[in-house]
Amino acid sequence: ARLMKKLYAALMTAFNDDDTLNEQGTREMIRYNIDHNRVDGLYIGGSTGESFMLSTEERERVYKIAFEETAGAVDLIAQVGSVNLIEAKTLAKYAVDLGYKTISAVPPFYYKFSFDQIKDYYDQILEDVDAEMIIYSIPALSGVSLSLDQFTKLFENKKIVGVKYTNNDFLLLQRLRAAYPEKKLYFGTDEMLISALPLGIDGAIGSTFNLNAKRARAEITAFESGDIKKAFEIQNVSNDFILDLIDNDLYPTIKLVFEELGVHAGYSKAPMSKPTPEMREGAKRIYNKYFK
Ligand code: SI3
Repeated sequence: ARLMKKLYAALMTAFNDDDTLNEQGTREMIRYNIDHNRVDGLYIGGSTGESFMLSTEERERVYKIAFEETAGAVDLIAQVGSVNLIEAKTLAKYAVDLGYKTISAVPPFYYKFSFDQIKDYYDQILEDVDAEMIIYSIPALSGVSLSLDQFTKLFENKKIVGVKYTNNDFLLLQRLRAAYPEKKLYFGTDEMLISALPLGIDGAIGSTFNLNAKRARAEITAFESGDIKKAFEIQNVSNDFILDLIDNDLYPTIKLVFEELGVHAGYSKAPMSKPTPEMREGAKRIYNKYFK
């Protein structure tokens, strides 16, 4: 475990009301993360980016926008996973050719692939690229749960340097930490960050840090300086905020709150919801409660 824990926002993708990609809005969210949130890095093309609903070309465009807009100011991780392995390999190559040093991939999903097939998928993605891989473990959405033994087998590929762990199995997280002190473990359930900090995570990657990075950073700093009580107090406020966001429909609401902050974050893409009047009112309430 490293001393300085890193905070990554999972970048959102802005869409126009016709569901085409909104480049300007996406750039504005990147800038807000760099200039205001002062995150250490951005996770590009993950769940928060609504990436599994994008075409290959749109996913590539988002990597390019992020690479250009950040211009080396923060770390970048490109999530390239896809149930279409050819697409995943194409995206990995595209991102690495752009200059990304780290990629990430969700396991192949929907079909019940065997572990050997999953391992082969990671090895194939990495075969043609000179990059590090962070496995994206998110069993609740991907349907793929990896055991400690299976992580051990995946780590046989030396390009696999860590895990983005969006999983609430704290025993497995502790077992991973103990077995692999040198691997990077990034925690992905923002509302449980306080419970992961003592387990020696290397940082956190999440959607809510787009708006809540300062509070999360303060929590990490309090934890690292031994002020556990303060760290809990901060997490309690964050949890009120996160649960309010979730109650109001998470991704569209983060975008609505961004709008209140003057960041033109656009819409989420169908089948996700466009804002209803109630959602707009809810987002205003959240803004007034936590940002004023
Ligand atoms: O973009 C990404 O892939 C993520 O950051 C995933 C991240 O773990 C988020 N998970 C999902 C499914 O959105 C969390 O940040 C999550 O939104 C948050 O903890 C609220 O539940």
